[in-house]
Amino acid sequence: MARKKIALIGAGQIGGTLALLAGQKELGDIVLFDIPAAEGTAKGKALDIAQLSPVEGFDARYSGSSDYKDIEGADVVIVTAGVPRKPGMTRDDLVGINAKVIDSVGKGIKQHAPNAFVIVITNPLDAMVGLMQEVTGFAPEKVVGMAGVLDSARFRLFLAEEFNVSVEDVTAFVLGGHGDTMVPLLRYSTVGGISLHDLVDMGWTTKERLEAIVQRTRDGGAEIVAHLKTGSAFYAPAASAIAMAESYLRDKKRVIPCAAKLNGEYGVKGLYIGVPVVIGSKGVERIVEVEFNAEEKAMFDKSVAAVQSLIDATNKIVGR
Ligand code: A3D
Repeated sequence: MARKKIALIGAGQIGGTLALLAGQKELGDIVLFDIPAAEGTAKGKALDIAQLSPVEGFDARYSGSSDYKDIEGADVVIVTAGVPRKPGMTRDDLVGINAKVIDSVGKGIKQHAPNAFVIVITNPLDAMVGLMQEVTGFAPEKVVGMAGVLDSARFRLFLAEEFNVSVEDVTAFVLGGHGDTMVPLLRYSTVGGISLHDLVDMGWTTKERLEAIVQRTRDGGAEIVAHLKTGSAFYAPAASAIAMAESYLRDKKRVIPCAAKLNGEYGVKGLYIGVPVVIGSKGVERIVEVEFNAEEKAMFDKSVAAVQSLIDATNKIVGR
């Protein structure tokens, strides 16, 4: 069986880490793509990681390019093209530049990788993945946004630290838009199968401490931007997108939170927003719809409204 092909559009901080992780997991051959001015970065990172492969013991071909022809026939395309946040900026501040970038990248993908499963990481995520699906015209199940895996990983880490248990035994359930309005569902988040509410009753933590952890999760990206000063998180975002790509390429059918296009689920139509989905060889194979209580519904509706206003801003920029 021929190796799969993975195209990474944007060879920056996340792009380089994606290339490394995809190789280490032997997901396929990898093309790092960037604009002509950054072609050297794409080629240099590709060569550097290729030279790491004998040491680490994996087989993958690496190349760098600024020519869309080189992504021809890609099975998976992961998009990080655009600019990241700097201290003091919100994700929404990026829309002016990144909407134009996604518009042009979408056209390139449509022409050269028409059968790809496309994972968008560029912020503001929910608006950019929606734009990508419109520009490519691909089926909604083949275009998905990475945010929930990262947000829930952050939540899982902070919970594991709070309880002094393994991160492996903490599951977390995060819905809604990527950003300040994200909706962590405590009822469905567990430690070793025990819900957080039960853990409060058992005296393992308090409601107040859980609320502080939820807030730290919401601000998880900004906390890292404040430390780095020159850009935003890249290791964990890359690992999160690789988990999605792996579930698609290996038909694992993992149940993970992603930005998916809703078609009436959760009372929303035609909008990308973070929900639990099953990812398998057909792409987004199922959207998992859970019942909300009144408080969760209010948080979700607020998140949907925030995403809608970003989409309106995006549409103005790209003239849709
Ligand atoms: P960075 O290291 O700046 O890399 C972005 C790359 O995109 C650069 O190499 C650019 O040259 C390249 N680029 C710009 N325009 C184009 C174009 N038209 N075609 C191809 N390449 C282009 O940023 P990064 O890797 O740190 O972050 C990339 C994006 O991911 C940013 O928008 C971040 O905000 C976003 N991000 C999202 C999350 C989520 O959880 C959704 C987390 C972290 C970062």
